[in-house]
Amino acid sequence: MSRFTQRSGFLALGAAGLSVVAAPADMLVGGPSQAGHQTAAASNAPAAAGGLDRIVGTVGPGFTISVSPRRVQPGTYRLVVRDRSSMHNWHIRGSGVNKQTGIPFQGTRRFTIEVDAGRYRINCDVHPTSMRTSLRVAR
Ligand SMILES: [Cu+2]
Repeated sequence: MSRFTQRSGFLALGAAGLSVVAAPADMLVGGPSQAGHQTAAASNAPAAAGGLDRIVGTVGPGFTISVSPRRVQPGTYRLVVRDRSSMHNWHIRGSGVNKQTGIPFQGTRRFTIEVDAGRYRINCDVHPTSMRTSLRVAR
C-alpha cells in the first residue's frame, strides 16, 4: 500500500512538469533518454504527462482483457491498468517485468516498466487460459 502511495506521489510530480527531477538515476543512464530531454520527443508515440509513453491495460467488467498498443519498441513506459472487475485481474509477465492488480481490486493502478525485445504475456490469474493477450516488444 505504501508503494502505491509513492507511485502516486511520483505521478503528481510528473504532472507538474518535474519529471526530470524525479526520474530515477538508472533511467537517465540506461533508458531511452526520454526523461533527460525536455525539448525533443525521443519516440514516435505520444508522450504522456511525466515524459513516458503509455501502455494501457484493461480488464473487465466482462471476461475481456486487453492491452493497447499491442506492439511497442523496447524502452521505459508508464503502464496504466484499468481494472473494472472484482473477479478478474490484469497480470503482465516477461523479461524483467511482473506486475499485476489484485483480483478483488477495482480501479486504476499505475506502474513504470522497462521492456526488452520479446513477448510479454498478459492474463487474468483466475481465468488464465480464456482471458489472455500479449504485448509484443520489437524495434
Ligand atoms: Cu478472470
